[in-house]
Amino acid sequence: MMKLYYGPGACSFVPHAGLEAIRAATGASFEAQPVKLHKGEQHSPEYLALNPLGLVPVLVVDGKPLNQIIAICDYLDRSHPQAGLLPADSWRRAEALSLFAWMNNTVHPTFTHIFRAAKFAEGEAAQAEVKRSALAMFRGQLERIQTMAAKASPFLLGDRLCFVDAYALVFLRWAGLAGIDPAGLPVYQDYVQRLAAVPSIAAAIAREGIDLNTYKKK
Ligand SMILES: N[C@@H](CCC(=O)N[C@@H](CS)C(=O)NCC(=O)O)C(=O)O
Repeated sequence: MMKLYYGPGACSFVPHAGLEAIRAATGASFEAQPVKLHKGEQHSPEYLALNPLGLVPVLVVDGKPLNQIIAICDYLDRSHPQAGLLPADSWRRAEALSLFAWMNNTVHPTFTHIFRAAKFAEGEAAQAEVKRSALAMFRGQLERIQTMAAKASPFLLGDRLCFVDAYALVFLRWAGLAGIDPAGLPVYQDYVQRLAAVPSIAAAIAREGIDLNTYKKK
């Protein structure tokens, strides 16, 4: 049995959507356990025993915990290749992982600098500067994803849903939280709206109880 610990709206949406796609393709079920990040549940002794880093996601398989999105998703794909969440061809798989790695090690931490600037600098002025420069970088990264979304048919890698699509959806939600109007990224927004209609993505959105549009006009 697989059990995913996730934070609603967090990066853990990526394996969550993957698990829903696997359920749809193979019937394999999983348990989904929400972790209230705003209440600090990720720092409880029970959770730290699963992931000493105090972060979501964690996937527990037969009692053994695994952390890090890319490792979790690689496991999900290799254990359920029928779902086709990563390409089978070695080169195309490596290209998918290249994009996935950029999202996980570059785009994601850029947003963390906006959302949790206090982790990176002391004092209001320094934190405002961290936020300002990270926001500019994040905008550029979203533009790059929009360029890819312009060629999506209908997914970033072609006709199969991949983990990178779920990550792209998460980033556009985060953009709204960072005060970036998604209407300024119309091609990206259309692509995410199409994604949200895919049954496995819709199921993960519904379980997490999240809204696609997080942007509030000032
Ligand atoms: N590199 C990690 C990143 C995980 C991560 O940053 N998780 C965030 C949510 S998006 C988290 O749990 N934050 C809680 C906290 O910082 O206390 C992975 O790939 O799993």
